[in-house]
Amino acid sequence: MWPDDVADRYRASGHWTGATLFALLEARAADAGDRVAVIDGDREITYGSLTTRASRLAAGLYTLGVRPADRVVVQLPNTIAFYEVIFALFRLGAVPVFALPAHRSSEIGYFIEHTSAVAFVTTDVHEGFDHRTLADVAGDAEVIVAGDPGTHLALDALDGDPAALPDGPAPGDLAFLQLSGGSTGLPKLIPRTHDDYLYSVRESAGICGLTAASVYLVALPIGHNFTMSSPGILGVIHAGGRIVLAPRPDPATVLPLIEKHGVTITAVVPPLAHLWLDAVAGSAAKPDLSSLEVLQVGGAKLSDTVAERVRPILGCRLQQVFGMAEGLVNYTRLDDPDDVVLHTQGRPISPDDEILIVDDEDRPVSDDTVGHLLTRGPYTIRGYWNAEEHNKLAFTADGFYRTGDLVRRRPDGYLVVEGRAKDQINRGGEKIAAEEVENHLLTHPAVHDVAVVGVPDPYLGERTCAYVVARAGATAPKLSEIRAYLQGRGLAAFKIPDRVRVLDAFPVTGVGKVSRRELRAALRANPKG
Ligand code: OOB
Repeated sequence: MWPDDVADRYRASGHWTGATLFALLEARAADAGDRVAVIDGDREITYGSLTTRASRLAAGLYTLGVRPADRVVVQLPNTIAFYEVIFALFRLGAVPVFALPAHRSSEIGYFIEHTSAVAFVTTDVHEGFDHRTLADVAGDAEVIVAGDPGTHLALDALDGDPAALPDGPAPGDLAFLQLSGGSTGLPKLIPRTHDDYLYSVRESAGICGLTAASVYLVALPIGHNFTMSSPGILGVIHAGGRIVLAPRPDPATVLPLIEKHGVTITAVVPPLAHLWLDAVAGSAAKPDLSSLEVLQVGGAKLSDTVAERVRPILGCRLQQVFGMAEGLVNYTRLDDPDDVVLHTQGRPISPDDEILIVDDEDRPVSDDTVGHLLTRGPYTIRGYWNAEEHNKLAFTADGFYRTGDLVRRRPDGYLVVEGRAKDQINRGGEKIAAEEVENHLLTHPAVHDVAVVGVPDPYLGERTCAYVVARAGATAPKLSEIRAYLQGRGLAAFKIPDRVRVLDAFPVTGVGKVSRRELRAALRANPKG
């Protein structure tokens, strides 16, 4: 992962403290065991009970055959079971792979196969979808279900004596695999270690002002890096605060939870901020949101107009968060002036986050000039998991991660995101790799060629459009057919194009054959073309 001399430096400077994620929870069980850690509807669990349950579940998984370093794909909605499972895996030193509830057979099958996962932990029915049907793509992996297990193993039945467990993982070991938004055909996996992740969690908790009195609402999917660690649920556990789970992020669900539980901080993507603001501004009986101190917004670019409405309407501070599951996270600070909070995406967590902004030839550009953001640091990966070829493109020879983001650094060190150079669509914070969707569409019998691009959208920032060229003699599929087709192939709904446009042929730029990449860029630059 990191070269030895660099790792030594991060240890010597106290960034990497040699702790593990399970030890983080155990420490809270030791000093605040009776305190409520998580509230989920009418269920709640204390730090002590969570630690005990996770240990016993670890022993149950061990008896089942799950061993340290084994991969386990975890797809759970915002429920207490998520915590039980991930801390059990952390205790065991097994490696969770964080899938999203929206993922379907295409993604889940790939994660299980690509990581040779020994188990797949999912739920029964969520948002109208029976997740147990995903067992069809689980191969030899054990299918473990939270809730009604059907013909599979019940999560609740897994239990054992922790005394039988082997020693836990080392702080430098792989802790879990996060998903990359991706820009290529298949999602890449992001290997994070206990040491590196905990550093970002501790610093984030400090930057975001978390204390034992903090109440954090999980509105976004629980396994996303933003909700996990920026400062997220792990930051709250570090501070000994309380976590409230929202089953869905809509205002009708979330606003009463903020009022009822005295939520102090929560994290959203820009379209949700927009939705919440409209709901509060438009409601006759205003919910009491006086407990809310900080609204974090990140995952996609927040518009100035939405940013400016946060304090007047919600009565709380805005914090912009520009992060990535690969590592680097930037925050506006809670005491920054309005100019910074409203118009920048923050500055890095760490003095040892190295930021390079370069032109197309990798030459550094000066402040206030837009360029490609490259970064290296104590919690930014040096390579994707088992992706040697791709890593040569995604990282420089000296270990900088090419984020694919176009940014400008202000003289005060704050970053402003100006765009993106990667072939990814950011649909309101949900990342879609153009090539992944194209590869699915290219298998359609009536499709000769296809280019998937993002088109600007006032609400989501971007939506997806598939430009299709039909096969000779065939009629191009309509949007409804494309939807049904991709759904049938088991693709997550958020990746399914919002629009389809049929072209006789793709525009040719430059000389000769047009690469798909150039084509996407041309269509993006001229969506009417
Ligand atoms: C977060 O993580 P990912 O891995 O889903 O996506 C990372 C990408 C960034 O490279 C950038 O393209 C975009 O999402 N992004 C933003 C942004 N925050 C993320 N673009 C503009 N403005 C922002 N504030 O999205 C993520 C991870 C941790 C914390 C917050 C977000």
